[in-house]
Amino acid sequence: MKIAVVGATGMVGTVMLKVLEERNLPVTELIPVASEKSAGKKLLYKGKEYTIVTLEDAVKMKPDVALFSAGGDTSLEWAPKFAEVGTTVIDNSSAWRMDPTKKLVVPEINGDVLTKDDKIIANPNCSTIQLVAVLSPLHLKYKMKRVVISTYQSVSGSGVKAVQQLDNEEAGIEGEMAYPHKIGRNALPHCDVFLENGYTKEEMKLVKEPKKILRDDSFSVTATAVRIPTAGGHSEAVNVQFENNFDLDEVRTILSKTPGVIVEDDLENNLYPMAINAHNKDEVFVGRIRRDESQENTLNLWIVADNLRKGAATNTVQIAEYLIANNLV
Ligand code: 2RA
Repeated sequence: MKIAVVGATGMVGTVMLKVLEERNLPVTELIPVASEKSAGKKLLYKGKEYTIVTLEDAVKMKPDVALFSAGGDTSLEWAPKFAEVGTTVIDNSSAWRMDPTKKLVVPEINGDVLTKDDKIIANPNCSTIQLVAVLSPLHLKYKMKRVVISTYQSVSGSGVKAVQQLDNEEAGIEGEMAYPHKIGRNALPHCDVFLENGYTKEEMKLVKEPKKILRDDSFSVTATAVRIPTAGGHSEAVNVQFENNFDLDEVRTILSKTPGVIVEDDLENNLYPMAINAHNKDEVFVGRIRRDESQENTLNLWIVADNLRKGAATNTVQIAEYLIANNLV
């Protein structure tokens, strides 16, 4: 299997290579792809040296699968060009997610929507993936009516410049600003750009993407996405009202039995999910599971995951694994 990683030198691309090394995809040839600036440089993958190539050169090599994390503009221009030469593209940008002709996939939830004809597949937004990983089994059991989410998102979701801004602030160094304000010891209710309706793009991803993945637009969602100075992952406070009542013990049992989800909920021992513990892990962690006593059939949850792994690179690689395992590539 000839696999290209487009954006191989970026934060997500680097994690993609790490995840590929950890898992057993049958990679016979790796094609690391980056900008002209990085072309020609070398990188190590499974102990072997590979030369970084440009998009122009990579498409001529006709990879079987291309894992993209290079921004929406690059995806819009280049994903179709790779698809034309027979490559199956799995894209991390938001470019294709809400395109009605493209699949938006968390493999353990809706991998079954994939077919051989899907040559451009969208990886959902990181904060969406961890949300639906937990809500999907509960929705199937109790049917969601309304979801209210507040996110607490790591600076790593904004990229290298943002991580550098936080490091600079902590070191007392003046440097380039990724955000309109200081992020150190601060909380910015501002993830991505603001839209006409007063929401941010990030918040509208949380409103729209879960409905496509869960194949159900009967429930409503509202969200507030906040950037905070953590490094290890995104956290979410989730309030979900169901059409039907639930039993808390049954909720815990359902979540404990859900592949890829780990329940951390032992208040006597101060055990609950934390970003620093989720860092570098592929699971989605859920805790603070409790009934909302102010409204019927309503549950409060706290959900944490590493936004660069399950929120991006690992889910992308898992889609590739699903395609290979089901002979769809
Ligand atoms: C963020 N989810 O955290 C977005 C993109 N990675 O900024």
